[in-house]
Amino acid sequence: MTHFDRPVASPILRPHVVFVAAMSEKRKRREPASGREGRTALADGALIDFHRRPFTADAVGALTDALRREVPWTQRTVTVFGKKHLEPRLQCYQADDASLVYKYSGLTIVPVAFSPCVLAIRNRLFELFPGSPRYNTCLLNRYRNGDDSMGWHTDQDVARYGQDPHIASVSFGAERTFRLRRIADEGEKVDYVLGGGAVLVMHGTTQRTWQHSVPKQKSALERFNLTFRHIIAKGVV
Ligand SMILES: O=C(O)CCC(=O)C(=O)O
Ligand SMILES: [Mn+2]
Repeated sequence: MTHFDRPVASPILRPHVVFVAAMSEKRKRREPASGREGRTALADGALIDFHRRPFTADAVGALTDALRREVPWTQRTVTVFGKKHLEPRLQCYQADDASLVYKYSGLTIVPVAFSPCVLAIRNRLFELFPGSPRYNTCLLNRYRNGDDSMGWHTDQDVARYGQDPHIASVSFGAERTFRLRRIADEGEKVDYVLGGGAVLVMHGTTQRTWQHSVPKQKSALERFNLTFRHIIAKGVV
């Protein structure tokens, strides 16, 4: 038998094909790593700074109550693939001035003024991390229970935030899993547990090389998340 007339094995039986398929299944099913306190350098140049308890317990209690009372929360309707639906969480967008609009799922969102409690949280971030950018906007999310969630996305928006922005995420109320996954290998995941005043800063290439999400979580209680961002170009629509 020459090498021309050797019978060709069916692709599903070829050992190397089976091996590669099994490997990619395994890659998808890998357990997420647990995020650690302090700085973690992730693959592809992403950087995460995590501080689990930077606020005092009294401050956490007072700020959580104030977020519930002071912020004008709304539930938005978004259109996905031509179908309108309510987002699975409440939101509010606040900024230093009304020209700092935000574009999102085809909507242009005009900010409202900062609530006093949001300004207090921003001031505390500037005290704790004096090298932070001068965050001029904040996107707030209120997860009413474990059915509220946020899907996989990045916050990459070069025109607004520049290349490789710092985004500071502060979470109050109940803890929820905040999951990161590497774009070049979606099986590589890292979980942080965020609530009770935890601060997580995404920087380096994070918005280009990793996505993040807040999955639904059975029996979870109310949680508030604030992401502070620095818009470099005013009036970009
Ligand atoms: O709730 C969170 O921890 C994440 C929020 C988020 O990713 C966003 O507002 O873009
Ligand atoms: Mn985000």
